[in-house]
Amino acid sequence: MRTAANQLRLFGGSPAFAEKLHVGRPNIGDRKVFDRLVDGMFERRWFTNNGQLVRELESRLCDYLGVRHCIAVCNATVGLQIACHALELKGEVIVPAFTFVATAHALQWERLRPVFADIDPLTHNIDPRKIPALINDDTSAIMGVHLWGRPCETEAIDAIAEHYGLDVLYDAAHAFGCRHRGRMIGSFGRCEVFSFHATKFFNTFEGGAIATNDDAFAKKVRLIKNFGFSGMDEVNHLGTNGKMPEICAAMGLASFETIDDILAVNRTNYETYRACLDRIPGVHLISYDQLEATNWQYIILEVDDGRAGLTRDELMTVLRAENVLARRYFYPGCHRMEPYRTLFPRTLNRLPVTDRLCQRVLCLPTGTSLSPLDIETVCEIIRAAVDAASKVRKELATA
Ligand code: T4K
Repeated sequence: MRTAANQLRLFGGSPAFAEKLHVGRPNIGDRKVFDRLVDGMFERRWFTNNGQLVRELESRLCDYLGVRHCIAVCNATVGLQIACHALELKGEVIVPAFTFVATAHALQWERLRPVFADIDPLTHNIDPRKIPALINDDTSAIMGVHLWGRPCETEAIDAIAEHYGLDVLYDAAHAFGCRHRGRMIGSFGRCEVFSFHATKFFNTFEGGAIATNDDAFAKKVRLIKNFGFSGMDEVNHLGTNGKMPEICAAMGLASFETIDDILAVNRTNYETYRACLDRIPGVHLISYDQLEATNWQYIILEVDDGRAGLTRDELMTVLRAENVLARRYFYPGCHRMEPYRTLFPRTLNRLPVTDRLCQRVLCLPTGTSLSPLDIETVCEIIRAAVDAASKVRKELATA
């Protein structure tokens, strides 16, 4: 069958794009600062276990986020597990399914049941109106995800949690450097967990942090992330190895030096996409609240196949043929992945908004490795694909 996807070959899969136009190309930070910090690390021969660089990074993070405690960890997945463990959550936790699978896995790993709530079609975040119906005697917490760095409706979530006596925590993997109502993400709920994975706005190669204003909780997190050690030969709690190594902290400190530059590039990239995608029927770039600070790290397109004339998957195929590695984040949704689809089959048909967005959302490349010209070319490909789809449709209609 003729479709726009199998007909188009626009730029011949330009080799100039190879690897450059992938979603997730890392930002590099200040290499000179990184090299200097790594030299010091080798001189001290201190590579991990709460070293000088980790402590310095934690202190910078607290200042930047305006929180009392920010505990560096090896990645956000383990960070979420440690947070759930330290909060002593039991039974069920209400969480969106439209998120990276690590959100659900962290709960399941802690033997908590993720109860998937549907999302708001505009914000893509957990829809507070869908939460109360999912609460029962086994529910212990609500875990929101600030998807694409757009903050959850924290006030509504807090009100529900207070009414039912639940804990609240946030997966803030996407939201480092973002604000909600003037307040930095990091101090909402009992705690918030950031990811500093290589693909994130702020990266430490692998890494993350648990931010909180709760002193007792922070103390417990520190115990758990270091095998439960409270002193030499003294273990006072069940623990794991959630430590961030010094080399990752060096990358974090080097990344701090370039935050403003990266923000500026991300914002320019977003504005360039927005201008170039304007008036292409059926493709719509998600927007960020101009009154709130955001990190502009995710360029998220919604494809309405009825208007665009081609599906999100067809558009992705066209882009990939041109070496533009767009991603279908977070297809097909956690509820349709294992073990959840087998464990909770009744959830499969209960998340209509999640299912619809899983078919429509496409994540486009951004970051410091792209030039405005690259972005214009990506948008030209999208425009040409939509034009070609409309032509094919017209031809088929008159055939
Ligand atoms: N919660 C949420 C909402 C999350 O999005 C994530 C992670 C987590 C929790 C857990 O955080 P961590 O435990 O990871 O700290 C990637 C990342 O691995 C993952 O961290 C991230 N979310 C997710 C959104 O994206 P994949 O499966 O897409 O990875 P992969 O290997 O396909 O790489 C993504 C793209 O980045 C590719 O186009 C290649 C490019 N890339 C990647 C790396 C690592 C590079 O160009 N250079 C690189 O060094 O998950």
